[in-house]
Amino acid sequence: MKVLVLFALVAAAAAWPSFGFQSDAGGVSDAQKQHDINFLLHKIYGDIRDDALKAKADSFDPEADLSHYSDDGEAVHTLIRDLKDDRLLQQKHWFSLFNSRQRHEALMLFDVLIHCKDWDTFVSNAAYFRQRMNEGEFVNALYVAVIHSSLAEYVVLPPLYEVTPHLFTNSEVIEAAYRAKQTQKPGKFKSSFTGTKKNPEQRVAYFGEDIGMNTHHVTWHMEFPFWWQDKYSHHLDRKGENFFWVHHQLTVRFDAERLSNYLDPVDELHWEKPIVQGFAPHTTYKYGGQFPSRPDNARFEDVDGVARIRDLLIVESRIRDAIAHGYIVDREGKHIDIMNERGIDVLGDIIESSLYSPNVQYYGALHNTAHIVLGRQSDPHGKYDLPPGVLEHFETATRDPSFFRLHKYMDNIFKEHKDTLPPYTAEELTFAGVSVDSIAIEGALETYFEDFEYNLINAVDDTEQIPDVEISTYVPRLNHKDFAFKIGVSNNKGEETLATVRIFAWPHLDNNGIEFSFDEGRWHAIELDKFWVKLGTGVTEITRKCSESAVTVPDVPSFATLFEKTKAALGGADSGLTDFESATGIPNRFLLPKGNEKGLEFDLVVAVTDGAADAAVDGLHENTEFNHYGAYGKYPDNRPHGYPLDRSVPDERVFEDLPNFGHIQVKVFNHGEHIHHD
Ligand SMILES: [Cu+2]
Repeated sequence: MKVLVLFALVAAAAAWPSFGFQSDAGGVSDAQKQHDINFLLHKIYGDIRDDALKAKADSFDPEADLSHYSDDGEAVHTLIRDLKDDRLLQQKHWFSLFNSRQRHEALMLFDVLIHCKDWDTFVSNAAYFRQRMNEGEFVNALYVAVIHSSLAEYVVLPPLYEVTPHLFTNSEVIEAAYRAKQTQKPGKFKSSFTGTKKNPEQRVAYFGEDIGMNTHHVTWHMEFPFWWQDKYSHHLDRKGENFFWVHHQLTVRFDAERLSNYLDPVDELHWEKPIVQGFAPHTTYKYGGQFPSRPDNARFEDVDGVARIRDLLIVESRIRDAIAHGYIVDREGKHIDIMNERGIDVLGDIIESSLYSPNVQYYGALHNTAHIVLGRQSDPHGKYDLPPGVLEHFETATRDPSFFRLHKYMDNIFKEHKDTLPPYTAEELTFAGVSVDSIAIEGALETYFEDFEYNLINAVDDTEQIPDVEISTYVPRLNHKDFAFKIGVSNNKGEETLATVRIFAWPHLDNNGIEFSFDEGRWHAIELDKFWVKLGTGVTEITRKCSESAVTVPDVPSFATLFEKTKAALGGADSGLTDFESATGIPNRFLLPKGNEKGLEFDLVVAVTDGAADAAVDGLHENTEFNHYGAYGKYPDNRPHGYPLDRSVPDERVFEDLPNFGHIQVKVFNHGEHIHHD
């Protein structure tokens, strides 16, 4: 779901907008917009390959008519001033969002784009600045603008791994791609995960190095940017809580993958202890050399110009103090109560730290600073002039196992807060008259590996004089077989009722083979799905397909598909791209953890709760595209993320006795199957 779909839902569940036939107030069709974005993001290190866009880039004057901007041209004046003063980062240089000057420049362009009143102004500015600004800054600004601007509501963004392949592919493959281009010989190269089997962490590299996972992570951070300010256009509902939840889910999912591969769960990072796992990224910047490596068991050093380790410890203890007190102290010294279901949102803003944080001065920027400090441990004092580490890009961060240590550390701080809240009572959790009678799985819970191929043409240098040759890479990736949840529900209310169905699973045993208690298990619960249904009176058999999961998204269509479908749509056909308007979600392939040969046991739980009380907007039961991460307007679910498992459960009988709660055990298999395409 693209962010604006929720608005459509609020307005009316009437006709779904259809791509290809719509035009905005300025008369520009969605197909034309898609065409423009395709070409703006294709071959970003060279000239624009579309004549109309190229002409705009050459002749457009951003300051000529300020009536096209909703801020009277304020943002465009600021950016043009820096451009004319030659203050902007050069082209063909690395870009990192964690570099404050570079981020400032990217945001200046975003500020221009988000204030354009019509598509022509939007696209003309994009074309103009693409030719004059650093490519990384441009790509970042354009992606975030397309995600958040109502002008680009139905535009599908191309997969970042085809726009900037260097951030997703190994150096070895990139070198092979350059050779193929040079010798004009088509090539299809195998990508392998970094390292060897001597490194146990390599067993789970398929998770952290998966290009779909990397895309998920960077897209999430574009949908909910830490630097967001509501003055741009709108408020991002529950952004801090979303930050907690998306990373909590990555943390518990990674631990389930580790169990599948006979590895212990991730230990949390400790500022005063060795980092334990090293990492050799085998990844190169397009411009700027190799990503730095880090040996095993490195000890943290202060990073010049960024932070001292003791400052991080101080910030952490202030946050833990706030949790113990049950309140945050804001800039003015006023107390913000966090002993309620919205406390996690404030805490998320503080820990991230987002510009929504009520007191950055006091609580610092733990997450962002930690990313930079970890990323720089290879050259903490800048002696060797190394470029930023993988932790300093959302595209590459999950590749490094220390990413998960860092997030386990923050996850435990969030847990400390959640555990201070009173447990839910049986009365609060009951949905009178409704019971879960049966849960079953149709099909098998079985995963396998397959090869996935994607295009590398944008990795190599090119000019219009030298023709392109087919250059691609293929990489193993996790997928699962088709299955569906079958849930039998009785409604004895005597009338139709709206219900929320929430499905979670946690590993039955820990790494030592000891059964998780309900309270331990619920904190390790993987969210599999959440949806609303209308229950008629009597028994309803709900069938929910795995492909429908609200927490996942399908594969992002390739550049080739986008070009082809856009061409068809310009000719009047339906583009068939509506399912891909948002890439904000876990890749559906990763819905299930890998499991193993014996079958990894999971506790699968289904909670059916009062849909009318839970729903923050109308018509959710008719929505087939509801996405867990919807950002625009109001978040659709009134309940906290993870509800009803988000609070401690000192007495598991509360759940066991609830008629509207069901619990079965399942096994997830992986038989070593690997599907090679052609
Ligand atoms: Cu993140």
